[in-house]
Amino acid sequence: MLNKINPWKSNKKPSNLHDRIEQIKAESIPAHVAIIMDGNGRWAKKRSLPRIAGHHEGMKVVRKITRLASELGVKTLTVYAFSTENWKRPKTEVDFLMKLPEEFLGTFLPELIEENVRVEMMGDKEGLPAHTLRAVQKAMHDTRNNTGLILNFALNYGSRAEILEAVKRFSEDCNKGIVSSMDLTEDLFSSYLMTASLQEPDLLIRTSGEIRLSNFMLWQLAYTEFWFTDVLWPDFNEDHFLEALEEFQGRQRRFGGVK
Ligand code: V07
Repeated sequence: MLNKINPWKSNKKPSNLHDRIEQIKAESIPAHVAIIMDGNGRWAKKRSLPRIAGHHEGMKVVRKITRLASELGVKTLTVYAFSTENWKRPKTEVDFLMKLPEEFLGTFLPELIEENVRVEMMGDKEGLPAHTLRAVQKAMHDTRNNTGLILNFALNYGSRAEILEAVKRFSEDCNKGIVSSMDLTEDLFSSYLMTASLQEPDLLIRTSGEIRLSNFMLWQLAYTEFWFTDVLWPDFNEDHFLEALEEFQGRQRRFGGVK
């Protein structure tokens, strides 16, 4: 009978944001959440705006979700900001996208430092414009000792290229006699990936109704729970993120008995 009035014991979801956050925090939080932030162009098109307007709006959502993930106690938030395929887009769009890290950090870095967030990046640094890389590296440097949320940007990232790079570096270490191919295990191979220092994602979110991985963290997502939504990334908000986490916790509960 207590269950009816005790929100902690009932199955009823609280409707306000604060209570939902408290209830989620009381259960298992996914340590690592990865997000494919899709639908920015489509969001703009629906409003007869240029695609870059969608990207800009999408950037504000990264801030919002970073704040919430940090408050919830998520350990790592990986966001797919730019893929190695994205260079094929029109030059004006690429140029705009490559300025977003500077704009994002120009206004948000002080808050990230204040909130103990550590900025990380995975992807091919070589291929980035110097001004973009400078901004990201400054943020990584200024937050390197922070111990809270790791905000990991996948920037100029492609998973197959990451895996090939790992194979090459492993072969080089074999040739140098540092390791032997006989010793190769999943854990050792993982240590050659760009995510070597991170745990594998527990939850993958992809927005905008596309049900595919698009060359994102292929190795790391082997055991990850997937959550897809039709919501376009610029429309994605705290409610949607909490919905994903609540469903994740529901799945954990169901399998909890036999794990
Ligand atoms: C980008 C906004 C989010 C939606 C997806 C595409 C557009 C934040 C960053 C960023 C990257 C590195 C960094 C700080 C911020 C970003 C790009 C695109 C290229 F250190 N949003 N965002 N970078 N979009």
